[in-house]
Amino acid sequence: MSDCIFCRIVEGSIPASKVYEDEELLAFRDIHPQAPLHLLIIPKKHIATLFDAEPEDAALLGRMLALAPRLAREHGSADGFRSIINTGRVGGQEVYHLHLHVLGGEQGLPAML
Ligand code: IU
Repeated sequence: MSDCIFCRIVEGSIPASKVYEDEELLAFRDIHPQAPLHLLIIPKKHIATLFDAEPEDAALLGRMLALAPRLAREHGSADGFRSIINTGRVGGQEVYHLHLHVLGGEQGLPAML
């Protein structure tokens, strides 16, 4: 059994509130939502951080990004959303399995940058 928590969610040994799944990707609700809509899109393949993505992962990364607007629309954030990938210590990454945060909701988000 993997000691990566997101790999365990992929395996099904830890439950998650899944909103999308295909052969390569999984998306589920963040357990500590920072916005009315807060989803995580992950590759099923274990890639620890964006630093660890290889050139051959480019299509997979593209699929993660392309899924974000679709899920935002489907989950009540058709007017926009924010997507974030935290990378490594400086980026504040807590879970070392690559994930794309999708944050949104009807009310809008506070400005960030
Ligand atoms: P970060 O980008 O690594 O900092 O974010 C990790 C996110 O994973 C964070 O928002 C957590 O609330 C979320 N999360 C989760 O949804 N389910 C879990 O079992 C664990 C963390 I551990």
